Parts: sequence; C-alpha cells; structure tokens
Amino acid sequence: MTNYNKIAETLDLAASNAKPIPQLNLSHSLNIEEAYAVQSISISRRYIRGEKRVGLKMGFTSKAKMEQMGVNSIIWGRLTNQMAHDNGGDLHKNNFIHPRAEPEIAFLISKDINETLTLDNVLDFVEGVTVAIEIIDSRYQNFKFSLEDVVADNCSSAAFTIGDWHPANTNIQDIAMSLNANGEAVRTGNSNAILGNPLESLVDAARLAQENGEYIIKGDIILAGAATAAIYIETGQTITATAEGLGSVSLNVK
Ligand code: OOG
Ligand code: MG
Repeated sequence: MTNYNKIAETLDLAASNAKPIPQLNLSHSLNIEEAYAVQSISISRRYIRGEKRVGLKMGFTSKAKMEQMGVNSIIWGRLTNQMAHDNGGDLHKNNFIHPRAEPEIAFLISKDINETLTLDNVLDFVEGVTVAIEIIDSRYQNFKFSLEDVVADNCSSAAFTIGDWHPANTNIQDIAMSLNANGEAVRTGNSNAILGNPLESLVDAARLAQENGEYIIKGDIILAGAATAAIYIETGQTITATAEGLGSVSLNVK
C-alpha cells in the first residue's frame, strides 16, 4: 500500500534541507488525485510548524511553461507566509536546491469566493493586481518530474515576491512582461500567454479550489502562472520582473 504520509515527509524534508530526491514516479505510481493528497499532507506539515497559508499558485497556464517542462495540464499549489519575500529584499540561494525565477501576475482577493467565477464576475473578487516573481525549486533531481510528481511537490513552490498593488480594474490583458537579471532582459513575453487572459487563471483557480475542497478567501494572493519559461538564478544577480502598467518587482540573490 502506498504510504502517502511517508512520501509527503520525504518531499517536505527535501524542501527544508534543500536536498534533492529522486523522482517519485521511478518508485511509485501515484495518480493525480493521490498526488494532490500528498501535496495536502506535505503542506499540512508546514502549517503544523506554524507557517500560514497566504494563497494559491497556478502552474502551467502558459504554453512556454508547458513546453519547457514537458507537461500539458494546469496545476495548482499552496503558498505560505514563509515563501513570501519583500520586494527588493534578499533571497538566499543556499536555502534552495536549484531555484528558478518566473515573471507572473498576482491577484489580491477582495472577498471569499463561494460561487463559480466567469470572466464577467471575476473582478468583483479582486482587490488588486500586480506583477510578481515566483521562485520555483523542484525537490526532484535535475528539476525533472512527471505531472503527478510536481503536483505532489506542491508544484515546485518555493518563494515569491509581489510588487505594489494596483486597482482591480488596471489593465492586465495583452501587456508586455519581462524577466531581467542585473538589468538585462532574459525573458520577454505578454500577459496573454497566460491562458489567453490572466483573469482566466483566477477563474480556473476558483474552479479547481472548489473541486478539490480548497478555498479562496479575502486577503488571499493568487499567482496566475508564468508568462514565459523560467530561468535559473545565480548568486549576485538582481532579478526583476516588469509588466506594462504594473511597474516592477525585484529580488537580490545572495
Ligand atoms: C512547476 C511550476 C509551474 C508556473 O508558473 O507555470 C509554475 C515547475 O515548473 O516546476 O509555477
Ligand atoms: Mg509559477
């Protein structure tokens, strides 16, 4: 019988010790429901240690990301306060295995979501929008995984930082986005790379949360998923993400 607790513990320890583990699918054949169950147990270990849930993240919402990682399904994971970093603050690379950065759009939720969202009502639930950097760090060796592996690993969630909030009705469609290292653009893209419209990602987040017994409440931060492929980050770099009309956000890699 599959020991979900044991797998969750292994993943949690790999993250806290910054030591990679072999891919699960080499030794276990989890289906997607089981993978989400492992994610839930593993995140509970963080909550028990005192970390607080602060929101959700969406993954593989752009073709660029799906192609880079060789998967083709939207996934979601949980964000905690320990993952949140100050805009302009430091990120210590030693706390991670092989961290990568991605440019994202973030939403601040204005009220609990208890209904089906559509593109027509989604903005009623948004307090603010901004540009964000997500730091992903697969706990698997060589950043290689199956869809089930990455879901069990809380979708590689490791850290994130968000820019200043802009009003909910600020345009986030069809805006240029970039990811820069020491001032040089290393990835450029467009916000519509995220499901054709980044608001669609929040609609999907609400649906997936509802289908899976998770919730989205007032004050939650939702990351819409990367607009471009990710880059590996190196000590000494200042990583900046920009989105047209939303300003920029940065992290110093120490
Ligand atoms: C999984 C996480 C994907 C995104 O923005 O698409 C993700 C990974 O690539 O390791 O965060
Ligand atoms: Mg991401």
